[in-house]
Amino acid sequence: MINRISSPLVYAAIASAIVIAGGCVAQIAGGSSRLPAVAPVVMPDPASPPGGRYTTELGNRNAFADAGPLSAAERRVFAFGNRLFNTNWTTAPGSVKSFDGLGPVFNRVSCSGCHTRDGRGRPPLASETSFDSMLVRVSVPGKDANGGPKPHPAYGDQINDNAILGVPAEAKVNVTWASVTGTYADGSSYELLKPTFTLTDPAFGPFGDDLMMSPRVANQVYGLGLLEAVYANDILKLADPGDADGDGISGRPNWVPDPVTGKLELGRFGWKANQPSIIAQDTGAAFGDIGLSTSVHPGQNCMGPQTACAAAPDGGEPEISDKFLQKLVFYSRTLAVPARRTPTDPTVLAGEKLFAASGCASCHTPTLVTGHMADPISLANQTIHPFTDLLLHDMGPELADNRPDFEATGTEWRTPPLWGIGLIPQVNDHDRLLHDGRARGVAEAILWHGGEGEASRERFKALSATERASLVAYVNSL
Ligand code: HEC
Ligand code: HEC
Ligand SMILES: [Ca+2]
Ligand SMILES: [Ca+2]
Ligand SMILES: [Ca+2]
Repeated sequence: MINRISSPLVYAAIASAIVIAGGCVAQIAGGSSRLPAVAPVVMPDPASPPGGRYTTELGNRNAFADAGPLSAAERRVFAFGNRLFNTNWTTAPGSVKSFDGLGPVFNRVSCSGCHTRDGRGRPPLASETSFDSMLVRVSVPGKDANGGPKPHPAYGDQINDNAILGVPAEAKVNVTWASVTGTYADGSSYELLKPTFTLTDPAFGPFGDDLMMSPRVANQVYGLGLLEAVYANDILKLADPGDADGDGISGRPNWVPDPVTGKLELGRFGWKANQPSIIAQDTGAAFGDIGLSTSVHPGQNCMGPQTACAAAPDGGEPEISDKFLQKLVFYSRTLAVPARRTPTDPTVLAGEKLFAASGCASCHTPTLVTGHMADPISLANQTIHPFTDLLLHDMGPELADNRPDFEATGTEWRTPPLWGIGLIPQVNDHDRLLHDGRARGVAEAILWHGGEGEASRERFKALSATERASLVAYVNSL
């Protein structure tokens, strides 16, 4: 057997790759390597704004919370949508009729409770215990009538760890961390933290041995209208399900029924691309996370045995009116993308070449174009740099949740956009990345890449400390 790991030479040289950075062609010197060749990629001009005209220069704590180029009338809709996103919903009947209907079971009382400053959630740290900005999806084997995960008969498709007075919360979520160590090719070592999530205090009987769990942190929510406005065909062109070009990267679309029309649409949102549109995502979140009904998700989120939940008063039918919903969706579509920081810093420019040469761009697609049709129309015809293909990739057993979600298997995740993620520490006071928040910063996120992402990880591990720092600086500048 060939010992692949003990010889630093095996991964020492990055496979010969042509990198077209900022319009000029650069050749990365290559050596022999067992990793597949990286497909050539055109990297964006550092001066090209990531969100097209939906780019904001705000680089501070509110960097994720700015509106795109809206008219005065649109700004008023945005402002009301912002208010709805930040509203603390109350138990029905409440003193303000239009803002009651919380629960009966829920996770948080507002959207911004998890998406703080429109940003990123995280798992509880060190001494904390409560899950304030993430949730755990659950299901049992099989599919529901829509081809989605089959809800648990007592707990549904998500653990709601909170409830209004007089109604039992479903369960509590806990996490413990184990240390995983490894070594870079240059001999320096690193430590990763592997989480184990468990459920305790079941209020409605045992979860059963076949319960599947998928812990997920809240995503940042800017730039989503742009991602929604990219033509499905342009995304599908990036898919290579059988890896016909032999670069080790496949990429598959998720197909999810639109909750309004019932038609199968390309999944774009959520960690497994399990939602096809912003209205589907927003109404799903209102219902599942806060317990608010809409015309898309009528009724109350109370599973069979949850009788106190079913008996509790509602806040009207629906609890979020269509007029309010339209404003919330407009808001979710029109948050602008932060401009790049220090895009021409020499370290960042060096990192750009390494990003391309490491094959990161094979999934984190640098450039997409929005279509001719969009709502509002200012989202149309924009060249954007989200660094995602919106496709599903097998990321290996370490990241697997082993819980299928429509077409996504238990090992597949949607490539998350990288634009603006370097600002998460500033906006959200933490550096946790990946679907369950296990990675402390960009380097750890890369070190968790397995499956289709393994070759990229090995190329990263083969870099020198200076090169690794440049690559990380590049990602943080996006
Ligand atoms: C309990 C925490 C929580 C609350 C409350 C919450 N969300 Fe989320 N949000 C999440 C999580 C977790 C995800 C990822 C879901 C998934 O992968 O299935 C998400 C994803 C999203 C996305 C998709 C982002 C992307 O990049 O794909 C949008 C949009 C969104 N939420 C909007 C809302 C709105 C609007 C509300 C209020 C009605 C809300 N959320 C309330 C946790 C929350
Ligand atoms: C095979 C496709 C693929 C390749 C190649 C790839 N990634 Fe990823 N990347 C993903 C997916 C999918 C995730 C989400 C995984 C998860 O959350 O469990 C991800 C997550 C990330 C994250 C965390 C993002 C967040 O919002 O939490 C960073 C940072 C990242 N990748 C950077 C890189 C870099 C740098 C490279 C090259 C060294 C790279 N990726 C190569 C698919 C890929
Ligand atoms: Ca309700
Ligand atoms: Ca539930
Ligand atoms: Ca391929």
